[in-house]
Amino acid sequence: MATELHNLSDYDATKAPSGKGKKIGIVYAEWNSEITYALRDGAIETLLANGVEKEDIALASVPGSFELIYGASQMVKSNKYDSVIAIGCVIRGDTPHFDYICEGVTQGLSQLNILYNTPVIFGLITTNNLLQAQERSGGRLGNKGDECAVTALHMMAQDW
Ligand code: DLZ
Repeated sequence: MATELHNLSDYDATKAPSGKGKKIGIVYAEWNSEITYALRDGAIETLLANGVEKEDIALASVPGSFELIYGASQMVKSNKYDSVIAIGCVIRGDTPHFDYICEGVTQGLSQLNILYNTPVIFGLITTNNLLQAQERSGGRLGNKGDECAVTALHMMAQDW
């Protein structure tokens, strides 16, 4: 049976913790920039709407999703941020390259979450085609960037 798809970014803004005073690093990939810029902008908009100051959001771009590992790692190790959001988009092609990049980024970002005390949010979209990516970056299935921002707000609010 087909699964009914809904807007993945539906969330109750009133229940998202305030980000006032929090500092966030966003690292985003230039590859598939139509998608990653929309994800990045969605994340920024949601952070601002929830009390984060514009000057407390630092942006860094990297060439492709694989470089998100290094970019996020540098941000985490700088100890300047309460949370780091990594944004990329990998679209499946004709070769296994997709699998290697997805696996590498997932492992790399996971390691950062284990080894350091800054939550790193996984904003990597992995899709079979461009349409699926568009649907998840401001299209009919919402914006995964919004979700990353809300996730960061929750992770930063927690008294670990
Ligand atoms: C090489 C490559 C390919 C084929 N596809 C993507 C993609 O769909 N999304 C993405 O973000 N990056 C892609 N890249 C680039 C790699 O992430 C990386 O930048 C290069 O392999 C250099 O390390």
